[in-house]
Amino acid sequence: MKTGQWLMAGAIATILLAPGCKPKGAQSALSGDAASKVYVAPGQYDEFYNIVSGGFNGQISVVGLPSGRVLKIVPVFSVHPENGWGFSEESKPMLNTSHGFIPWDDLHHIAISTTNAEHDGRWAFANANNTPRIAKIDLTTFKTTEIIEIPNSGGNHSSPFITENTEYIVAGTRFSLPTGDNVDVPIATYKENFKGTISFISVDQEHGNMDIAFQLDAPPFNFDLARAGKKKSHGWFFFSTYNTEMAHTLLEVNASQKDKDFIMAVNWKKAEEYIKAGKGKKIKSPYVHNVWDEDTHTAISTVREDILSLDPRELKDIVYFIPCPKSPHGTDTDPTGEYIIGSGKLAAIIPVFSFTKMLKAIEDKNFEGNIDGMPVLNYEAVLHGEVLKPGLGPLHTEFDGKGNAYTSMFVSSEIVKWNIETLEVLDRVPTFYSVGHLMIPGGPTGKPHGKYMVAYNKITKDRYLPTGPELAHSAQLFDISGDKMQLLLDFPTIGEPHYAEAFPAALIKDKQVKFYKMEKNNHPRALKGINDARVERDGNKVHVYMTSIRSNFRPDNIEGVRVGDEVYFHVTNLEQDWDVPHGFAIKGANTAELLIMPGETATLKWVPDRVGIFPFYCTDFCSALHQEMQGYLRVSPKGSNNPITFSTGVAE
Ligand code: RUQ
Ligand code: CUA
Repeated sequence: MKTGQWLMAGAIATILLAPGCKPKGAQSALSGDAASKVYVAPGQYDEFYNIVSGGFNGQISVVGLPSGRVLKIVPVFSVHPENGWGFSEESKPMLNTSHGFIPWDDLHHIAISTTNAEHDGRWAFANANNTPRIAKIDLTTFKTTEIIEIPNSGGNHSSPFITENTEYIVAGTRFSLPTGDNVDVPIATYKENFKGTISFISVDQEHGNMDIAFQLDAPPFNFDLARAGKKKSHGWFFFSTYNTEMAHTLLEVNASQKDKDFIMAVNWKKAEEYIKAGKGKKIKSPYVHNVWDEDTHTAISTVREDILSLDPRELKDIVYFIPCPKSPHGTDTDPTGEYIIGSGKLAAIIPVFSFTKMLKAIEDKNFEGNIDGMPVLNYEAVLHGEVLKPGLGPLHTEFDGKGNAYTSMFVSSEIVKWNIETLEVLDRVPTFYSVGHLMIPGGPTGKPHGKYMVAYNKITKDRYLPTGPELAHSAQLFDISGDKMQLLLDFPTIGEPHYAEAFPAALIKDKQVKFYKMEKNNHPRALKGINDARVERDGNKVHVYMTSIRSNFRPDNIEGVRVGDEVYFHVTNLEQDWDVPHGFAIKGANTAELLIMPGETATLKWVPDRVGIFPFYCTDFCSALHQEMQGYLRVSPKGSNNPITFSTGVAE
């Protein structure tokens, strides 16, 4: 109780000290003041960048908080006709996988890079759930600059969670699978032939390049979510598991049999020791790694052949299991790194585990069993305590850095605030409806920024004007600066958000790239000025070297192209000014437009299917003479002898 009172006093002090906040007595008056708390006046900036997953749209959206305004959609795993992502020749390799080019994925979670357990604003990472991959987005350009495929995985859901200095991003497989040479097996041999895998992807601290450092074998459970330890628990990683029944049919029933599943604790520093000592074995597992080169404005895709596999059944002390009621979804570690929270979807309580107690139980060998020789720790020995009667269907927990935790309750559609030390429920608010993830700026880090919380709800029902059978997904913004959570704003979201992270705008606002420097443009087909504009034939390939600058394309009249030629428009945007992209589109192209940033070169491939005159034009209203930014391309029959000619508009 003492601690609780002390914390409450702390919260009041914060309110009194915060500029513009009214004292506690004015709480009810404040609740009528929600509009002014989210109002960002014209010309003013939002306080936080919120990087939000798009779920089944395979993109992320960048949202300002507290306004809820959408600032940008960044394509990651899905093609994006709006800017040519996945359609330009340069970006296509980013979507390469061992299955070939894949134009879509399901993106669930965001991880922002951290240093010393605090957001550093260098990169955002995101997972592809369906064809397992992890992407890295550069937060100075808001562009996806790297995608690495995860072999031996299916349903890459417990990903891309991150260690406190961005040493590793993890990827745990939701669906266990047979791996290696023996993959054509009856599904009924699940228990013998299937396994789970946990991949640790290392991040090069200078350039951020990702690499699969090692893959841990795991029992054929479903790995759902994860969190790294931090501060005192740095060096450990925690993964929630369900279907520890190891069922392979009708999981709805068969995977809900046991009262407890597990949080799998992984000592990755121990794994590193084994690797240093030469342990583990290379396993043939081809996967694809795609990197965007900012100087050539081109992605390069390479195939890698094997991964380093560690078997924790042989390599002792890497893996321990913490029993956790019941079918846990989220597992989260608090800002101090001491507490590990399991959110059992079917549990009536929220268990809070103590890292200190976990270490003690390991030391005392306080085990209640083992899985293939890997110890199962004694539940009571590791438990800090249980939050009683929290609500129904706990999914995810975030933290405010003031000793409080906030857990989303999917079934009872509410958020429950509780004290991590005392486990006392302090407040609850309804959400509309069926809340999934919560997001507090900095919430998963060692230093939450607090102030706001966003609930990403799974069901919208009657919150917005109806739009046919599918309704906009819904986020709700809460003020969490006081003792009571206060609903401030509803706003629709793009795609289906799962997780999101937010950080103060000041962290990256002034680091934004405004344009690409022409002198650094090393694209092999870049033009350095309008005089280089030309068209060249090479067999049945026609290369159009084109410039765009307000308000013309050079060349603008092109002849001598034949039906069935492969025409490549290499368009260099010569602008050296912020916010002046030019677009490029040509009639009949069955791809998309290009949206070329200032100083960038991008290529559109087009195979004309008929004889005629094809106009092309700039799609982005770039100047008063934007509508004049156009050209014609003449296509003659196959076999025609018309020579290549072009006009650059200079001589005439
Ligand atoms: S999930 S609603 Cu794909 Cu993170 Cu929990
Ligand atoms: Cu360039 Cu419109």
